[in-house]
Amino acid sequence: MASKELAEVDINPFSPESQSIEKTKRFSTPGERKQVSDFTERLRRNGYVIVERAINLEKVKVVREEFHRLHKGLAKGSSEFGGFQTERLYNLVARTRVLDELLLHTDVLAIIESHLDDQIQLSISSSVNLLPGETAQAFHRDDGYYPIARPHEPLSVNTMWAIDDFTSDNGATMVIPKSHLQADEHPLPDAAIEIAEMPAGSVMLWDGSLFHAGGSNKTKQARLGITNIYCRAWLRQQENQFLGVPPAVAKELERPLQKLVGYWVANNFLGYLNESSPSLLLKD
Ligand SMILES: O=C(O)CCC(=O)C(=O)O
Repeated sequence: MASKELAEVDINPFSPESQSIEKTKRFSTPGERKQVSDFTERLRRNGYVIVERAINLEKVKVVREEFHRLHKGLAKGSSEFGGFQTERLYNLVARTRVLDELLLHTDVLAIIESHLDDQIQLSISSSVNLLPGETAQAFHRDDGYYPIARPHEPLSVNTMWAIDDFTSDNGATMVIPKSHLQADEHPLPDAAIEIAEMPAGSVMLWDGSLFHAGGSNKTKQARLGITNIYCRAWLRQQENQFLGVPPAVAKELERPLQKLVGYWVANNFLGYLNESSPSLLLKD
């Protein structure tokens, strides 16, 4: 492993050696992907799947406290889509280390890599805090910015971590099962809607083509979620990760997270710098 790491840094991406390393560029192992095959199957079939209690309540508490701090003084949304009673914070990799465990969660990465069957990267990481009184969001898809005729192969997978219990009363995400397979650009009029209730610490994964929407918060408490979208490594990321997480910041991250942000060479030829991996920039 160490030699592969070294090779990734030092060798020319055009070399035959680089080509062979290319095949190993997954965050998960075949065994880890096998272990989550039931979840992957449901994601493939229904367009979404929930992994209940993927992190423990102690970790949930740490994340919640950190986001109470980070959200202090944050302006509410200024658009119908973003939600006038919703707080959002972006570029989370640069802001906090409490999410590293979530971003690199073994089962989550294994499900995503199984579903996309490709090298992956982080597209965007943001928080969504639905405040009391927030109304339901419009149904939408997350991969609409990739202009490819539908239905198409999966391009991205979204994850929504419940930091509070997600209930039908506080705005749990709504989904339209199987809509990731449909060609229509709008939800069908008679589409069945499901409310993705889940206890705090759970994570819902959905195909980027699935119609979904934030619900309405009819309670007196906020509903905090962390949403991380992952996409195929050869697509443009939604957030500009290289400006959001510049080398000085990326240097401090563990290597898998550096890779997830994009500091590596994908598909042999994408993202190299001066015939080397961009990870060279992260060396002292
Ligand atoms: O908050 C949610 O449950 C979903 C949010 C969402 O899909 C979005 O803001 O694009």
